[in-house]
Amino acid sequence: MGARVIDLRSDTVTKPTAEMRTAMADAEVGDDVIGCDPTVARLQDYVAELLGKEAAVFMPSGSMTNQVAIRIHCKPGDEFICETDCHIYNYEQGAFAQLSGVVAKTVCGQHGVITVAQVQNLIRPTNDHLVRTRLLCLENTHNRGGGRILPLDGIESLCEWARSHGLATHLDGARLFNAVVATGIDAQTWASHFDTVSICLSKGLGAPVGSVLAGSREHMAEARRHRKLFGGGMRQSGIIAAGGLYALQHHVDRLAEDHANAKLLANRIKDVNGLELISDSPDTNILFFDVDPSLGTATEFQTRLREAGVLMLTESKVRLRALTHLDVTSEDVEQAAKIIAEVAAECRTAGVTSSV
Ligand code: TLP
Repeated sequence: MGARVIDLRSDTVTKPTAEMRTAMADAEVGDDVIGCDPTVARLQDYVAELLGKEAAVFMPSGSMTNQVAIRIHCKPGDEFICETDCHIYNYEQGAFAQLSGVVAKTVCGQHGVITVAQVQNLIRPTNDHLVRTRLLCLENTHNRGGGRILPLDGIESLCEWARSHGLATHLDGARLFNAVVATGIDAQTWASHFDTVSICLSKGLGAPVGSVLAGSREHMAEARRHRKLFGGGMRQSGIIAAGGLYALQHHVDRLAEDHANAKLLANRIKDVNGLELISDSPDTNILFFDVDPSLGTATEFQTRLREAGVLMLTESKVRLRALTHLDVTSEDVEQAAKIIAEVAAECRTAGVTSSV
């Protein structure tokens, strides 16, 4: 048997555990498009309660929950404010424009964190030439911010500012439970500032599929309509909802292990010549590091890592991303760190040889 591949590309790569598969196999199901899948209903009620909202709707992906939220809050010709590096703006094909005729106003944050001072002059005046500012979207934890936890008081002031100017607020909480576990601040407190909140079940929580959007009963009735419009109505989806429920009931507290593993990996990478961490101590389970050009490009480094059994994603010509998750142990992290150091040494030698 070959050496085990350590997959740090994303926390989306986690596979359902045996217990989760049993829960899925045993799930009672119905037709959720008709509104009668009892397991989906249980998951939706569970999430609504966890987040302190009136209702919730289960969807296939976090991209869909985000886009449905934008569709709820905005009409064609409206604008929303978001941070430049957020997922909604960068990794959803500009779906807000393609699907909803909405434009984005981006604000450059510090590791994903923005302030009221940066947004306060961004609301468009009423004028026939201009789009209408309708919505503020935040992301917590912030993926491209290196898993950064947005400070709660910052969220409070931004959402308070938004509300006082008539804007709706949406939270992309794909990894909200990482923030919950890392801070000890419960999900309801984080969610209380937003009109709608999206959470993902298939990231660190380890379920195979699915995201949930939560908000008021009225907004969620709209969300069901838009989910159908976007092709996300699912029939016996209790099978996958059961995996999500299991994840929420059993895999939240263990996210702390992923955070400890990310810190461990960061500590090891810190000592490798030619690699530079974007943040020395990751808040949660995501870390980014830059590869010095003398070691080659990020893609070359990634290829060598892959050949040695460690998978990561490139973020740019110089930057790589690694995530810790349910299927990665601290031993795996030590092993990955050893391989990273060896590959860096190899690249240095290759660089020196090629420049002789
Ligand atoms: N993130 C994925 C990729 O799309 C980049 C990953 O590997 O990190 N919000 C945030 C903050 C996300 O990180 C993601 C997925 C989504 C939304 C979208 O979720 P899905 O993949 O379910 O559409």
